[in-house]
Amino acid sequence: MERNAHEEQVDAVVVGAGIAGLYAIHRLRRDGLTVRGIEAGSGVGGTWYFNRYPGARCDVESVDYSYSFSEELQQDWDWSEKYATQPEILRYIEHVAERFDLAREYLFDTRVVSADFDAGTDTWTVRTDRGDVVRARFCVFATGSLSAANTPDIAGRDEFAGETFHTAHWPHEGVDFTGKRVGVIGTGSSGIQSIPLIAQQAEQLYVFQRTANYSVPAGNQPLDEQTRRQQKANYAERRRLSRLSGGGSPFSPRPVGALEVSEEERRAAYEERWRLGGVLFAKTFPDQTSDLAANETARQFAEEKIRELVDDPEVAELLIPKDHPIGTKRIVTDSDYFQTYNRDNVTLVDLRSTPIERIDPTGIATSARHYDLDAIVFATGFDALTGSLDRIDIRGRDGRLLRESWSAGPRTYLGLGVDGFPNLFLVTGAGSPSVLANMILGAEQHVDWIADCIRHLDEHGYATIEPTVEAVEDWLAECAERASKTLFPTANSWYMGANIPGKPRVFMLYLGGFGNYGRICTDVAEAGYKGFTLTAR
Ligand code: N01
Repeated sequence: MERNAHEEQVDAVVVGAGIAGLYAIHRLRRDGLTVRGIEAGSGVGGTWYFNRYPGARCDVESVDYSYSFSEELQQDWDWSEKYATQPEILRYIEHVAERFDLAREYLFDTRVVSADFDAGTDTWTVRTDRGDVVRARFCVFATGSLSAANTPDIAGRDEFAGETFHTAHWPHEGVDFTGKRVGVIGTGSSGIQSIPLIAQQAEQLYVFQRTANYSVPAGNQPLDEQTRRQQKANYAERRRLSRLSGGGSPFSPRPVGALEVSEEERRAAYEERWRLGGVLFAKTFPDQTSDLAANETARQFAEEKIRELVDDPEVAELLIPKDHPIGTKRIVTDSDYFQTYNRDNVTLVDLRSTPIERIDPTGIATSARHYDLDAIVFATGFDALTGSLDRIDIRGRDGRLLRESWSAGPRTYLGLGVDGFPNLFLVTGAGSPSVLANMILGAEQHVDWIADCIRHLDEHGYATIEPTVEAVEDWLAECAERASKTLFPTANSWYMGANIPGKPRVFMLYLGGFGNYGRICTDVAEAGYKGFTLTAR
């Protein structure tokens, strides 16, 4: 849509109209600040706006994966399923934007291209691809952890004459694969969720798998009125437990290690979590992702399940992950994924033994044969946690570029601030629990902390806040040490930056648990923003 370029001055710029950005607009505006939101998409929703592939669904229960800041909102909204689909989550976000009148603060269809800090005036200047210039005291980057899509540079990629899609940029009108020969590249969450539905439509589906992934059935079910009533009556307690928990939902691991219980008890525990569905399986026992022997018990259980579900033992063998301990990459939450390989029209192509050599106008050639295709779906993931920020020229003190400051890995204090970048805040980014916890509660916790911090600055006459180099170094060391006590660094995961060629290999998240992390952030604030330098106006 045509519009004139904006030139304006506000208190805070919020980049992104996903779950985090919308709440930032709401909270900062409620605190009396003038705000400007900027969003690349044409509407609100962030992740849930862009990722419209068939089968897209949340892997945290709907009742938990929803805003907690408004009691009326959480009592009014009715989720129809245990794990909501993308269209329902997007409707919910649109409802929130309308209910709290948030969209009017946004420039949509607008991408931020640069943000420059001027130390003379303590002001950020944000420029967009539409020629807008917005000056602000504070910059809040709510740009998402998984928003910079990755399309691998496979030889001949752009020569394909058929249709190509990326799961993270799915056409809004949907895609009809009826009668088509389709190739899906990638078997992470996006591939595993979309493959069963594409298989139902396509004449022939080829799944190009480089690395097998662990996946647990969602155990999804419609929510009836009685369940909803019980959940809502218990909401306060549910939220309290979530905020204390490791992962931001009201479920905790058993209090004992996997090897401290009998074989019978262990199996029963795994069976119960498997039935409960989804990622929670990774946290059946507290030592599952820190002790290889404990992990092996969970891995074996999952392996048996895959063998039960897949008819052809050779295909089952290929679908069993062998390169990483279970849970060290995000466990996928699926609906009928493994059973899909029992269909006559689905073929699993093992790229480990027969790698892709090139894409050509008619399909994909591996080292073994050519696959004739009408459509290729890239379910190839994201340049996670840093990718969306790397694509913007963010310059802090002395013109220092953020992506250069982060060339050896993201440097943050608490995942909230960056040394050398005053009054810049990140939401649920690197250095925080981020994707390891419930992203909505995580976003609320960050935004509330940021808003409280800005209020503190204003009430005490401060112009800027910025973490010290020492605080950043200590926090990086803390995150690295926590990671080193677990099995996470042993996996080639996007948590480690391992999915993007040339990206530094560091574990980018805080593994100490959502509850602990929240306490640390509160303690830092209560100690007068310990680890930050505050400068007077
Ligand atoms: O991406 P991924 P995703 N040739 O990086 C393959 C969240 N999410 O979009 O492992 C061939 O996990 C790659 O293979 P390999 C969730 O946190 C949540 O699926 O590198 N294959 C892998 O199989 C998730 O973890 C939900 O060997 C190539 C796949 O592409 C995160 O988003 C739903 C390749 C990428 O998997 C990312 O998931 C969806 C190449 N050159 C996403 N390059 C929920 O359920 C890459 N691959 C809420």
